[in-house]
Amino acid sequence: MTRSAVVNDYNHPQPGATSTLTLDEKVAREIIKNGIQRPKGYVVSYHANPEVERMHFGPKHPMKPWRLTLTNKIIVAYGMHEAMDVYVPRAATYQEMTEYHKDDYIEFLSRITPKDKLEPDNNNVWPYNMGDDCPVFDGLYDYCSLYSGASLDAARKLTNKQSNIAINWSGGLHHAKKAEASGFCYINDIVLAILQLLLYHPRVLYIDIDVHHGDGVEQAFWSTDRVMTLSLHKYDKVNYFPGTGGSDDIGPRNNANPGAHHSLNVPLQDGIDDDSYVQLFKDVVGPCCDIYQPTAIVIQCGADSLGGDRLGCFNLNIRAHGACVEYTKKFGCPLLVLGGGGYTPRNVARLWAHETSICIGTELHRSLPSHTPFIEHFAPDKSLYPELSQTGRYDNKNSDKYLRDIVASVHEQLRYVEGSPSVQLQHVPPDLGAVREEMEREIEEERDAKDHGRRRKERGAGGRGEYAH
Ligand code: V1D
Ligand code: CA
Repeated sequence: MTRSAVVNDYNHPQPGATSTLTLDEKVAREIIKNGIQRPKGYVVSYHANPEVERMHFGPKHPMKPWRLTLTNKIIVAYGMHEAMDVYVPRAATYQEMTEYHKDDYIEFLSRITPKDKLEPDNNNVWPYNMGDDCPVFDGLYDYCSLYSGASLDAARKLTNKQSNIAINWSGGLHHAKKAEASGFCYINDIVLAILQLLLYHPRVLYIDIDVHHGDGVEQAFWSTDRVMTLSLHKYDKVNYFPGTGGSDDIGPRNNANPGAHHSLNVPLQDGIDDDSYVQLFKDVVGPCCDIYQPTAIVIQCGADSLGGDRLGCFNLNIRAHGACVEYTKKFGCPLLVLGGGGYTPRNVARLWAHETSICIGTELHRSLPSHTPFIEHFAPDKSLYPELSQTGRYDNKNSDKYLRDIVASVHEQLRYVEGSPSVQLQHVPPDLGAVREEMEREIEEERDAKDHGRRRKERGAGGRGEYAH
């Protein structure tokens, strides 16, 4: 080997080479490259407790909380955490979960373990609908209280105006019922979060773009005009879960019930593509906002509406799904952004990272940072935006006429809403959760101050302060 070859071997890295940079330096480069900065004029908060990611539904179950690890890794690799207020929320308490759910159901969730022998009844039904879809796994109660705690924390940051857009990708479990688990969902964190928003907001619009019908949220707010629910989903009464959400599912039939016409559904067939979906979304969400005038919006961003999802049947790409979040953001309401379904983990992670970038108002470079942990999961392209509609095995069965008719039927419902007296901000019940948190904080501060004083005394007396030398 010649002398010059040796010198070349040990040369300084070429411009652009990153191998000798620390991880922090690589992330700092991405922040500059992607123009990531805190949004101007509004705050985005990010609520994630990493404990949720360790949970496991079982080897054959499609719900993989590990997809949240992948999501967070991409977000951090691009440096998007620097543009948001990041919180590690505490678990929801038993009492917070019974704000919606029945006591006996929460009590059951708090004590059941996989070692307990569950006995199906005569009709082969497990108590509280536990079973294949909703298994009892180790840490189930912790899982429920953690994802619910994150949604409550996010909602509280919106109601106390510390945040304008609050994100919890571990939430969005829209099928859970008052006293029953359903479709991989045990606690309905969305209902709990909306109840929190309703303490301060007269009208909340709930939008659900998971490929499944948002039946649990619809059911919870069926009889009120303070929440309008709108779900877009694949609909097949017999062959697709949960079989509800037809276009005639519009709320209570009795017009005297305030909830009449405040449940809206957009039932779809297989294979809907980007352009039709985004146009349809705008055609229904635009008039909902104009007529209902929500004061807060919650969007459930289930990633199973992407092409190539293990349980889904649509042909959407990541940018089209994100365009729905972008459009919703433009209304300028306090916005709660939640996860949901999504069963091809690499695409779930790509989608929610992309939607985080929309929330902070940044356009990301398409190639994933090379230092992204688990980058091999994103091979061969290692891109944030692979072509997913090509992986779709589904022909588009939604004709233009079919879609026009659905839009017309939603507009028809909104005509009733337009004619009904709008919900004024009447009596707002006290937010006991916030009052309690405030008191707990004060008690803690007092205790800290006392501890501090005691430690100073101890140091003076030659006690524990010896380590301070
Ligand atoms: F494929 C499976 C393997 C193991 C266990 C369950 C499933 C599975 C696939 N699809 N389960 C389903 C759906 N259940 C049924 C049941 C058959 N019945 C009698 C009902 O078809 C449930 C699909 C749940 C979708 C959940 C969701 O994506 O909407 C979601 N959103 O937020 C969290 C989850
Ligand atoms: Ca949906």
